[in-house]
Amino acid sequence: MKSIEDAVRLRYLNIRSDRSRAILKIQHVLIGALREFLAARGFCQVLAPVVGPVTDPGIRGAGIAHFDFYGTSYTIMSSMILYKQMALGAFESVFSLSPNVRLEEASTVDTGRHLAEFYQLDLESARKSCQEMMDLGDGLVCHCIEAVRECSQELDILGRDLPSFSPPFKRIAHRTLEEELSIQGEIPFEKEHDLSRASSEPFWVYDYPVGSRGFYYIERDGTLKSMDLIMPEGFGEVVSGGEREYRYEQVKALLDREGVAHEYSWYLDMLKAGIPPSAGFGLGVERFTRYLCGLDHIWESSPFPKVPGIP
Ligand code: ASN
Repeated sequence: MKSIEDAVRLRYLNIRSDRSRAILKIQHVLIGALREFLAARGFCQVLAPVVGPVTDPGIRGAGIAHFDFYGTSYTIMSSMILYKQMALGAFESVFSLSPNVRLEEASTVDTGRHLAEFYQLDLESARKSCQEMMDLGDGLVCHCIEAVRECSQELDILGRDLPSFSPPFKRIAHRTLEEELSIQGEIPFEKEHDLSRASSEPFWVYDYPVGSRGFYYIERDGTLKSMDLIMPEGFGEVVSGGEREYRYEQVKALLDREGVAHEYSWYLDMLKAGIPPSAGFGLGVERFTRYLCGLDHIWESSPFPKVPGIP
C-alpha cells in the first residue's frame, strides 16, 4: 500500500520510464483495436456523458460521487448504462469510451484491479441477447490480444508472454458455482481471484440470482440475464453486462419498491415513450490493459491513477 501511494504521488516521474511508456503504448493499441473491431460490426461511437442527475446504482457497494449542478444534486457517472439505452434511439448498436468514478472501499486497493477513476469501453445493441453479447465479447477480446501481440518490443520490456485463445470461451451458469463456492449473490473478490487463478482460459459466468445486481437487468426464468467475463491467471473480471429490462411497468415497480422512482424521472419518462430491448456490456480498459501487460497492480495501467483510499 505504501509503495503504491508513493508511486502514485511520483507519477510525474515514473510516467517517463520505459516500462510505463510500454504499458501506455499497449493501451493505445488496445483502444485502436477495440474501435476497429466494433466499427467493422456496425457500432457507432457516441460521446459519453460525464455527469447526470442519476447514474448506475449497481456498483457492488461503491460510493457515487455527488456535486451541486446549478442548485440540483448531480452525480459523476459510475457507468453510462442508462444513457446507452437512450443512445439506441439514434443507432442500432453504440459504443463509448466512458470515464467513470466509483468511490470504492479503501480495502479494494488490495484486489489489484480496482481504481476509483477508470474507463469502460461500454457498448449496447438493440434486440440482442446475452448469448449474442458473449459471442461478440469472445471475438473482441481475441481480436485485441492479437493486435497487442504485434507490440513485441513493449511486451519484451514488460516480460509478458501473451497466451492465445480460441473462442468460444467456456460459459458457466452462476447456479453451478453456488454450492462449490458456498455463495448466493455476487462472487466475493477473493473467490473470484481463486477461480481466475485456477483457470488457464477466460470464462463467462452468466445468469445471476434475482436481486443480486442492478435493476436494469431483465429477469427471465427466475434469473437475471447478466454475465461477467473472468480472465485467467488471477486477473479476474474484465467485462460485465447483460440483457436489459426495458418495460416501463416493470422498472417502475422495482424502483417504487426501493422508494427511489422520483430520482429516475427522466429515465422512466424515456421507458414510457418506449425503447427497444437490448443487451450490452462494459469492458474495463485499465483492467484489460493490466491483463495484456501482466501487471501486478492496476494503478500502472492508468496514466493518471486514482487509487481507492489514496487521495
Ligand atoms: N457497463 C455495465 C453494463 O453494461 C454496467 C456496469 O458497469 N455496472 O451492464
